[in-house]
Amino acid sequence: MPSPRLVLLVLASLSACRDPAAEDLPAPVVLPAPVSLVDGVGSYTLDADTVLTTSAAGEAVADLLAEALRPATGLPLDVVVADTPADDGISLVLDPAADLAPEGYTLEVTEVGATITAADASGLFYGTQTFRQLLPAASFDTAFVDRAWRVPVVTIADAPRFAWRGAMFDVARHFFEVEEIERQIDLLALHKLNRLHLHLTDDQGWRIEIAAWPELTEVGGNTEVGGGAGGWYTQEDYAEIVDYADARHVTVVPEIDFPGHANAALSSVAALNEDGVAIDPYTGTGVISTPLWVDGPTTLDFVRDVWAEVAALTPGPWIHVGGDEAIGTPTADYATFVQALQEIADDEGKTLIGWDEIGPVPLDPPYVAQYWFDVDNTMEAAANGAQIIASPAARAYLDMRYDTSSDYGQTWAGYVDIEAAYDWDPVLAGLDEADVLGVEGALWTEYVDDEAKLDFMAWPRLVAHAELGWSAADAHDWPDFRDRLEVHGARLDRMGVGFYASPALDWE
Ligand code: TNX
Repeated sequence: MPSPRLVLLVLASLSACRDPAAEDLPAPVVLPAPVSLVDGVGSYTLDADTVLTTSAAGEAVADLLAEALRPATGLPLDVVVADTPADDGISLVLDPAADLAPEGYTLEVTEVGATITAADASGLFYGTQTFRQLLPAASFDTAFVDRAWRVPVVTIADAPRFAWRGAMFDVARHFFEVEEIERQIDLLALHKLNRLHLHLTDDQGWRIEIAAWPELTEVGGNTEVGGGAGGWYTQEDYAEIVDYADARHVTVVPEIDFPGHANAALSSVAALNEDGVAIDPYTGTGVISTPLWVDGPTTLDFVRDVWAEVAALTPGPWIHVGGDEAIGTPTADYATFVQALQEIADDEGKTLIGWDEIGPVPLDPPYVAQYWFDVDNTMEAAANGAQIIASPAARAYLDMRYDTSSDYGQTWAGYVDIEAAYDWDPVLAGLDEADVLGVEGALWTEYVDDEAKLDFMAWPRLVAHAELGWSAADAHDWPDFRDRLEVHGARLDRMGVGFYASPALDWE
């Protein structure tokens, strides 16, 4: 009787014979790194007969996968809704009883097909994002590519490290159109990022329609850094962004930044000013952080009106109230005001998030502090029971220049090259893993005025933040991440993402 080892060897070479090209399929390269990935022998080829089979609950996810793959592959990839998975082709199995972590999935590719299994729709969606990365980079092209579409035999098991994997876009300093934001949402989702924090208001602009205070967009919607036209989202536009994100398992987190950074509000609404006269708009690049008149007779009613409308447009559980750089507001007034903001959040059924300056303010958990600058404030917040989102400027600020060769961007927190964006631990010294809700890269846009610059500053640093948020701590390894990113660059390129191709990396 032959030894089991010999049988395995023979089987392995037989399957290699069935698929003579198997050897030249490169090993799978997945970002963010999955929990486990076991390579097999052979491959599965998608062809004109390949269908996606799923239950009704998985249909939306299957549709998005088929939509993503059709342009480059030119394959029909019909979605078939059935109660039982198929024996071949691509099966998406949503099984609430499966023993899998929230947002987790397994993905198994054999020579006859692929099966993705998850206990929730997010996990199923993330399984499809991984599946996309098993295909050749050309599959990400926006135009048809005539070639074979093989995926390697592989078994993957995966789940995220942190629940919060975010990106912030400052649409206040410069406005970005709905379509531009939706394109970024597609990119976030591909990297398993699941929170889109929109910084909707600042000194230089107000970007969301508030029916009770139309002046906000009439005036503040038409200004931006540099004196350009600005722009704003109607409530319909905003709802469209929220829905688009939701379908891709991204929760939108709106930020209305008070009590500082309020110049656009004060220049729009006369009644918010002590002398009853609207101040001048501000379109400079520097942070002026004009303060709200916190004990003005209309101010809190105004803030309540704004949050009632924004919260009503927010299916997610969080609202971000800002709270940063309130340089013009006395400490005691600041604390009273932030406590009032928490009451408003409570009334709207939402959990408050604020920048780390809220740390010293006594607030009731649950709430969230976003660490960007001050470690002491962050530790105070954590000691008071807040959860922490890690966005340290020196690592997570996407408006910092990459290096001395960058043509634009800030430097106050230093240069943030790809390695700096990647090589840190979101669990800051002094915090426990459970204190940390997750990671968020933040793109301030004083110097980012078009989509090309948005792409360039955000990518690939957000890939690094995605891996920090998703992948296990013990998988953290810069050389390994760098090697995978060198392959991943070709995918971004096919999608038309104008990312920063650092000369320090050896791009494929
Ligand atoms: C600090 S971070 C700010 C922003 C600026 C940014 C520029 C934070 C909470 N406030 O207002 O845009 O620096 O890097």
